[in-house]
Formats: sequence, structure tokens, C-alpha cells
Amino acid sequence: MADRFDLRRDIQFNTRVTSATFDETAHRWTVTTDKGESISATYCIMATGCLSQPNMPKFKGADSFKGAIYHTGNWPHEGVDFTSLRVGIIGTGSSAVQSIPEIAKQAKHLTVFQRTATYSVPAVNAPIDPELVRQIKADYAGFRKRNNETMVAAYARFAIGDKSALEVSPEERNRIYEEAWKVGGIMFLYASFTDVLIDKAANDTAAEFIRGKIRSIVKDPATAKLLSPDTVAGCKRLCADTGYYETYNRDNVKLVDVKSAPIEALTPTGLRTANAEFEFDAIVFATGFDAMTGSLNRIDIRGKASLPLKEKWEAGPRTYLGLTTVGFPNMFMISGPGSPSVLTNMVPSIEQHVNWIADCIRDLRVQGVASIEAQQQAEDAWVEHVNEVANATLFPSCNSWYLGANIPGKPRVFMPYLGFPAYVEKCNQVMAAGYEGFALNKS
Ligand code: NA7
Repeated sequence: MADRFDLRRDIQFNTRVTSATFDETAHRWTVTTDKGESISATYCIMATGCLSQPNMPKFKGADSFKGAIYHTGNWPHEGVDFTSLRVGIIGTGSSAVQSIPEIAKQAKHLTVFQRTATYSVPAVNAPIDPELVRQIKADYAGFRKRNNETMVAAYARFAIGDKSALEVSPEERNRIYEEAWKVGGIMFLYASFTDVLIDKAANDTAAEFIRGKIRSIVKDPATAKLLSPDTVAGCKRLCADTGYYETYNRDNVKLVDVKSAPIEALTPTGLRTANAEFEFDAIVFATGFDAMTGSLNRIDIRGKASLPLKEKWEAGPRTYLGLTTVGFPNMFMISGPGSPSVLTNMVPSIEQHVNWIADCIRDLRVQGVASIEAQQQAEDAWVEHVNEVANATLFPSCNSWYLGANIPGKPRVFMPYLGFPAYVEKCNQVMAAGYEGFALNKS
């Protein structure tokens, strides 16, 4: 791809950006790197990722463990061989449910430390049926257009439901869930019915369906019970797995509840919970990310009056459209907080941002605009709107990373914006109206 589009000349590898500072007189950004370079640019586009800053819990004795430590978000490129090792894994989110079945196949023994049970549906990963590929390729543009009209900009492998989960008979509901389960993928929650993520009673039907599946798959009733969540399904990101629940039927896998007896410390030979000691050769942290703001806050970004972004966002991120933030002219974010980002299929979301920003920069050049900056009123209204939409759903009802609730001390703010089509329309309107809500500085 890089060669085909002749991109290599614009890429500098193995470089960490350490700071980005806006010069109000020159209307330019100065970016410094860990290689000691200083680069001047008119625009600064932060394409730093929503889930790229790993979260490593600060356990006591963290450095004392003599074995190998891995984080699922920093996996060694050369791979890891767990053959004949005793392995512990912390966490049961998406990264864990994908790793656990694979590690269990290799390891001598695998202990899973679960704090909060997760809902997972079968991923049903498989080669795509050639006939489906042919159909998709016959109408790529139509395929993408149809997907982009769904709330999450994704393809559902089954007909998208247009009914409430509560308006159909229990038999019909079960049939629809069963079909979505068989087909696979997380559209199980987004597309089976209209209200699973809005109405608690509707959500309960999906939650109970998944719990039923857990009970039917996991042979040991105590393990099945511990694996069964009692929270809102999909409030924390729904997981998709390949043989996750089945893995607990293996003799070499054990599930340990660390909600009732939390992990207290790492030790030279393993780890200690409030009521037991465990010995391991390797420990895998599947403990997630400082999502959406972590990778931005890691860089010393300073806008007008040298205000650090981190300070501006002390009480939570504030943006206009998730693309820009007041006080930081000519800085754009790709899939920033306040944009649909992680609640969509990321590829169309990122493409929409890239296209919008590219068109915006073209317009600014044509019009001789030196800098663009979101206006306070527009930002405040957008933040309020993002919250209003989220509060009409079940999403704010649990301690998810969408809310920053997985990181101690992080402000509790629902970060992504729900609803891709409405968002795209809003961005297009803003542009068509001559960048409504932005101040364009010509000097
Ligand atoms: P997640 O979904 O944030 O999962 C992290 C897991 O780690 C989750 O089960 C946490 O339990 C657990 N965790 C975190 N800290 C601890 C401590 N201190 N003790 C015990 N357990 C802990 O991250 P993933 O990498 O799996 O997935 C991130 C996204 O990537 C995913 O949502 C998809 O969008 C793709 P908790 O639930 O907080 O009790």
C-alpha cells in the first residue's frame, strides 16, 4: 500500500512525538520528537488511536515477578510460545476472550483472573463465501452506502431488525437471537432488535439469552455461574470469541474470581490475591487501554496561551465534533472523543474524518485562511448533545472504558458519539455552511 501510493517518503518510522506547541503569531505548530528533531507545520493531525495506550494496573511488587510479563496491547511481534508453561491472565475483556482459547491450547495450565464477567458472542470467523464476495464486489459502492446508513456503520450478516425485543413472542425473540448467534458477530446486539441498548427490559432478554448459552456450553455449573454477567449486555463492549466459553471445559484452565478477592500484589513467583497465592512462569495483562484520550495526553500538546491539552481536559475531554477543540487552532483529531469512533466500524469512521479534514484544509488554502478554531459555544453545545444522546441509552450505566471508568482517577465522561449517519450529516452541514461553529482567521 505504501509503495503503491508512494507514501514512504512521507513516513518517519521509529519516532515518538514528545510535544506539539501552537505559535499564535505564526499560526503554526512546532512538533518535537524523541530523536531531538523540531518540525514546523501549519496543521497538526493527531491520528494517535483510540485504543493504543495500554493500561497497566499498578500492583504492588510489579517489578518483583521473575517470569515473563506481557500486555495484550504490546504483544511481541515475533509471537510467544507458552508450551509447557504455567500462565496467568488478568482480565476478561475482548483481548482476553480472544487470547484465552489460544493460550489454553499451548500452556501447561492457564489461570484466568476475572473481575467482571463479560458477554461474548461467537465471532464465526471463517473464509468468506466466494459467492458473497462476488455479490459485494458487484456493488461495492452500494454495499458501503448501505452499511454506512446503520447506526454503527457496519455490515450485519443478517436482516436488521425493525422491532422492539418486547413486541414479539418469546419464541420469535428466541428464534431471532438464535439466528444472530449462529451467524456470529457483535451485530447480535446492535441489529437483532431496535431497543436492546436503550430499554433495560429489552436488554434483559438478550442478556438472559447469552447466559443460557453459557449454561449450556460450560459443564461445571459453578464456573458457568461465575462466567454469567448480571450487568447490562453491551454496556461494556460486547466481545466476540472463538471457543471462549468452551475453553473452560478444558482440564488445564481455571477461572478465579478477583472481584470477591482482588489481586493484591505480584510476587517473585506469581501473584497474590486477597485469599490465595499463585505460581506462574508468565503473566498476561489483558487489562485494556487508557482509551480515547490516553495517547493524546501522553504527548505534551499546548495550544493558545501555552495551555496544555491535558489541563483543558482535566474534567474530561471537550471537543467540537470530536475533530477539534477550542484553544487548539489548526489541530485535528482522527476519531477523537465526541466522534462516533469506537462505537462504529472504525474504517468508515476514520475515512470520514480523513476526508472531512482533507476537504477542510483544501478550503482553508483556497480561501487564504491562516487558522481555523472551534468556537466555545459550538463546543459546549456539541458536548451537551453527545451526553444527551448517550444518556438516552443504557451505555452510561456501567464502568466501561467508554466512560474512562477503567482508569483510576480518570473523569467519568461518555466519550464516543452514538450514531454514525446523523454525525456524518452534521459534519457535512457544518462544512456546507462555511464551517459553522468555527472561527476562520485570515490574518
Ligand atoms: P477491556 O475491555 O478494557 O478489558 C480489560 C479487562 O481487564 C477487564 O476484564 C477488566 O476488568 C480487567 N482489569 C483491568 N484492571 C484490572 C485489575 N486491576 N484487576 C483485575 N482485572 C482488571 O480491554 P480489552 O483490551 O480487552 O479490549 C479493549 C477494546 O479493544 C475492546 O472493547 C474492543 O473495542 C477492542 P473490569 O471489567 O474493569 O472489572
